[in-house]
Amino acid sequence: MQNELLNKERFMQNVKDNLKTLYRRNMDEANPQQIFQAVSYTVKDIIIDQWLATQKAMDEQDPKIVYYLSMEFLMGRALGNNLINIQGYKEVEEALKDIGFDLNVIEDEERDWALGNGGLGRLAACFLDSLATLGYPAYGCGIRYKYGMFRQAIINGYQVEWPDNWLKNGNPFELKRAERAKEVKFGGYVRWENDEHGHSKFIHEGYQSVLAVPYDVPITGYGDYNINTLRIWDAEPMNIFELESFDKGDYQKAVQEQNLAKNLVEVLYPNDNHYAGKELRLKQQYFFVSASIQAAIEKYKKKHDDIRKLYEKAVFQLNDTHPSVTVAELMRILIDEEGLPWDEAWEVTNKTCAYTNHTIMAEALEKWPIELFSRLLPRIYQIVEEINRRFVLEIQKNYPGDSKKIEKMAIIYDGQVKMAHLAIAGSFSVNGVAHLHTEILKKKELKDFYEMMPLKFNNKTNGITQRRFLLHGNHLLADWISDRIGKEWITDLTQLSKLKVYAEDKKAQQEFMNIKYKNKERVAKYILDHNGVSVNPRSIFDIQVKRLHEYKRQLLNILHVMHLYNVIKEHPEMDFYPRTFIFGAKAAAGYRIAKLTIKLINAVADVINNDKSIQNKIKVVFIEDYNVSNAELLFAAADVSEQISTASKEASGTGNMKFMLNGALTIGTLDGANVEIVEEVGIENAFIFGLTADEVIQYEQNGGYNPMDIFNHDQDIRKVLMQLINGFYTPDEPELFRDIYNSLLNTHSTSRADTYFILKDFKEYAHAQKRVEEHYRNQKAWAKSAILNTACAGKFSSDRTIQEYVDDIWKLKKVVVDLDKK
Ligand code: B1H
Repeated sequence: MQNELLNKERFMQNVKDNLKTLYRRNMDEANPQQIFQAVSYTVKDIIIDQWLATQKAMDEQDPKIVYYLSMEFLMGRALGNNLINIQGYKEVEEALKDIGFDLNVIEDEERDWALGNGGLGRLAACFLDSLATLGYPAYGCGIRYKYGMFRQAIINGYQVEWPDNWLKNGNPFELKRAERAKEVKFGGYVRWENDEHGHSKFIHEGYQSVLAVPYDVPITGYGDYNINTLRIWDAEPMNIFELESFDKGDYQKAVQEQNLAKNLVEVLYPNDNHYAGKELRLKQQYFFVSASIQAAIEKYKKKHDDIRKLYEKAVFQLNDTHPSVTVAELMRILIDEEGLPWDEAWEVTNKTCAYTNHTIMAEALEKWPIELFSRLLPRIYQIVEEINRRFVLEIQKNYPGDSKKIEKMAIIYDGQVKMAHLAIAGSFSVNGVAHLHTEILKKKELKDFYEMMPLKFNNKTNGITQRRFLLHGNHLLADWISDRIGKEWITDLTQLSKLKVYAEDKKAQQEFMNIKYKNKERVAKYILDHNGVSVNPRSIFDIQVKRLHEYKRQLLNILHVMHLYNVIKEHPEMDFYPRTFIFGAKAAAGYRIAKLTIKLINAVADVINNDKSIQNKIKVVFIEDYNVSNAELLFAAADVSEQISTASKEASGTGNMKFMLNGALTIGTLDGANVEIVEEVGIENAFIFGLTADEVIQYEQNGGYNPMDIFNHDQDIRKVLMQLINGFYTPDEPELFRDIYNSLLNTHSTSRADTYFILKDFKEYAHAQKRVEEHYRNQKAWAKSAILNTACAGKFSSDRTIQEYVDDIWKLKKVVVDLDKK
């Protein structure tokens, strides 16, 4: 490590000093949490100088900055990651070991920063890591939720949600920036007034205010000295002690504002790929967008007079539609505060905003009732109306007389404000997150928009950071790789292709499989500690970890496990390679069928794990509270990566990439980024099955298919389905899984039977699983495929993704940081 502060003695002296100042304790009296805090403050001290130097360089070089606006940043833990990135992990590990502490244990003292639901939030976190590593100037802009993603407990097989009070012990890495606070206004009404030049002006009155207070978090890049900032906003009341409003007798308003501030950032909405339409959610969106845009413009104006050139120094990337009110807020500031005429303001907005679409699931599309939107954001609503009026004129110009186009494309239609349409109209770039997803956007979901403005559309296939998901999560494999091909892969993942020459090397194969075995032992211990279930690290570790959603088809997986169990019971003599099926998933708190699926998995696990007659051939494990930290362990230990969504539904997936990087073989559909994974590694090193996206879309357009045909003709499937309603797994409650059974077989009021083609794909899935087993029996063949999966993962670094965003959309230049200037 280059940094002299990472000198062992000096580092430990700082830890000791911090322990004293923070807790009045000596080293031998401190508990692990206190050590964690003291070590973190020491690391922060090291980072601070680099952070200052980066800020200084940014001030001098005045580069264009990307503002990545996201409701979610699923950061995971900071300490280990920061140590990795400043290249001090091993030194600190040793220094702590010298005094009898295990860095792993200290790391476990940190609560995950769970400010996100799943892939979308984790992608934002990976992007920040890559931006800093590549040296591009960036701010992450988000919300400092007091409670992040809930913690999941499994009680009696059911999911129970606990609040995630992640800030309870304080957050050593954040910095409150009270001096940068911004006012955000809600409600009230708008009226016109003529100014001294006779121009009409909008006056917003009768509103409630909250104070947005930023907390800055350093985002360390790997290696060199570039530290970016994640800025998350807290809400405080504007006028706690301001007596004026009490004097005026406006006690009511003061209390309302205090409540608004208290509720606003209280909790992250725990929905993945689902829009709940809650008023507070729109408030959260406008809150962090308004504060972030105000701050960006303030920064711009410090150095520049001409607001019409904002786009030369700033670009706002909208992470899905959640921050798309940015388009209108920027218009408001440009017109009402900066005095630009509409057309000029629109040009600036259109050159500054860019939008990423992350899903085509209909239930995820954000639409706000006009009544709610205009009541909460009256001035913003006026602006959206005007944007819409002009946009509709443009549609009419392109498609004279075609009222269907207006119906399909207008921003305001049928009493609703459609946020995706606002984002598309107001942005210069619209991108999907995997090749297939972007094609579906262009040909289907956003076809009309694509036809009218084809040049806006582009693809940016997602990626992941190898620093967290290999270098930190899998030390053994990381070292093994570095020994063979050097360390360049850490910042250039395409280097991994150099490993291809080892794919058929016997010794390399053994070493690779041995590392996998050790990582499986680590997870086996975790499972024993957490689930009390003993699993065999020699069995195939087959893992599906991701949010629970019907389209991701955890149900397909567990129905197949039930089928295997039936087969083994019927043919006890059968040669069956032992398999451990591992699940981890949180269900949105109100998602009934998803929660029932968790109960089913646990009920099946209970029966199978306790059936001695099957001689441990199958184990089923549900990992409680799946999160970024235990994910790192699981990816490292996987033999098989389950990526089995209904084709066309998973926009990209990023877990699939993390598994691949760690040498797991994918069993999956041709969906999202799986398509590109298979392109890279070769179809012979994966297990692909099921309907294609085109086929699914075909069926959907023809009203689906009839699952009863399958039920009637396939004995195996029928047997499994009957076990859902005959109490086989829950004798005390035979009807417990009736709703799952119905979802597969009966048309219900809201959707077709088997909406996600589970029964349709079942046979092929079972067959693909047989191929998995056969392949695994040939250890050499498997090792070869596993090495090739790692070797071919180069494309899936978020460094590559970010470079593409920079080249095609953001047009940023790197900042050169000189550590001596701070
Ligand atoms: C993804 C979401 C999402 N797509 C709404 N959409 C949410 C939508 O709180 N909400 O309202 C929260 C999340 N999340 C995921 O994005 C996709 O499903 C993945 O396929 C993709 O890999 C990931 C990152 O692009």
